[in-house]
Amino acid sequence: MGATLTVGGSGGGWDQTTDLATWASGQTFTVGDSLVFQYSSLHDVMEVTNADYNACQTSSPLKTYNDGKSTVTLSSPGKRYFICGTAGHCSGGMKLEVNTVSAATATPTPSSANSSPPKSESPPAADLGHGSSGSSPSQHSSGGRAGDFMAKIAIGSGLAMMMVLAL
Ligand SMILES: [Cu+2]
Repeated sequence: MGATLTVGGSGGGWDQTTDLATWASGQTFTVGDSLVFQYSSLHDVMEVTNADYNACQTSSPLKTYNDGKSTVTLSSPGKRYFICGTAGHCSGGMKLEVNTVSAATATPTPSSANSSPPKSESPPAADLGHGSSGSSPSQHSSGGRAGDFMAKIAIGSGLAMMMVLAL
């Protein structure tokens, strides 16, 4: 799920009066986001190489858009370069460098993933319910007697131990 970013601001600003560099510096471009260029017929959009961007070279664009409202999906991390192909516009500042960052780096969630391992309390509770419904009172009392017997053995052996120590 990416954001849709209108180049130059919400009103559309692919023109000669918008400070595109300042606009871009205030944005975070993440993989999956889309750029929307809105412009009049005086302009177009050319995606170019870094060298052509720096030189405002319009003779060999990677891609050209001229439909007035062009959407460019930022599908991978890295830098992309856009200029206006109208003579003089790029050199006048109508150019845009976009540095797209990976979506993975924008989601810091290692701590929250470790903090809450899902502890399932319901299976033991369900077993207790089955056990109580199936067992009779006599079974419980016999269990209690067995427990008492074991306790007496434990006490007796404890006394024997004390007597041994006393000797
Ligand atoms: Cu232009």
